[in-house]
Amino acid sequence: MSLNAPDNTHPYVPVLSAEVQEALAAHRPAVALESTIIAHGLPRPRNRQVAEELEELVRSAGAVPATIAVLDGRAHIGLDKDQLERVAEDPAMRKLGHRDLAPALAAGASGATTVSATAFLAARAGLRVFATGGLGGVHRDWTSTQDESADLRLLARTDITVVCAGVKSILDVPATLQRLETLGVGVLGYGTDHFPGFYLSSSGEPLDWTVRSPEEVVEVMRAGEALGGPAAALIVANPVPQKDQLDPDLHDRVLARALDACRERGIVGQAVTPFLLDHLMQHTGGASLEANLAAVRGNVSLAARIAIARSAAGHGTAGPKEAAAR
Ligand code: PSU
Ligand code: MN
Repeated sequence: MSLNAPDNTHPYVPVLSAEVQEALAAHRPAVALESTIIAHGLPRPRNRQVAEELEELVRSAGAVPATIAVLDGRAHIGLDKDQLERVAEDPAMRKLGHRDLAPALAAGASGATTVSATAFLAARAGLRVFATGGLGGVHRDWTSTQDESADLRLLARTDITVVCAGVKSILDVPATLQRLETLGVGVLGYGTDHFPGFYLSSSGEPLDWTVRSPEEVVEVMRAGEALGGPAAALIVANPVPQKDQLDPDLHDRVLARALDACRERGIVGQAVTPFLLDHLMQHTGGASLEANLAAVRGNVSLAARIAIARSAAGHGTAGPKEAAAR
């Protein structure tokens, strides 16, 4: 994409919605939500309903939703109804990792933010709790493609608590867990001592730490802040309820075919994850989509409860000033 004529007056600072600004100022609970799952991870027109539903889940729990996206060269933290609709429906929405933010702003482009771009913008604004579906990670053919999601490196240097259903099962899960250890990213199993498997309640991989309530998560966040170690995300790995998981045999069968199809068609880079998610949906008769949505809903609700517990403990959002000083 070519850049517009240089504009020395563009401020490039993110635009915070009024309600997100108010929540930050008053240390009230707020939850960051990513937009790539909406624009590139879910089929239309369902994706628009889901975007609204996720915001409503946060609101009804008593917190403020802050969906993040880039629109016409401005990063937005907190979207209104029309903006959310645009993210879901505009076919020109790009997929933006954190390295894409500067070129997108300079070009006046629009795009949905991945976990890496969302976590970066959220933490910078002072938001401390973020919900998504499944993180990106190390792809199965990493040794030949070097495809490791930018999510991991960014989370390794960002103070934010990310609630997710593990990493997408299309990935090499043990390798991703190993990378998270190397990078110093903490992982807590929520009500489980096994790492969740995104569409599946368990990936079969053991975890070292288990928490059982939002208050326990907040306590880990507090302890981390008191220690004052290097910035790093805290992952709260929240399994999809067993009744909502994809049938494990169907999952394994269809995933093997999806990975073959991806290889045969030579799909690489940013297109890999959306392709695999879509292939799974098509070949499970939509069952993978339902499991994905159940996981995301659970994560968003839990993130809201964590944000609320944190406010109740007197640690709302970090506030833009404190965030900048860290
Ligand atoms: N979780 C979902 N669906 C998604 C994603 C997460 O349930 O589509 C997105 C996130 O935005 C994540 C991205 O950052 O997939 C990973 O893409 P990649 O592997 O290209 O880094
Ligand atoms: Mn990738």
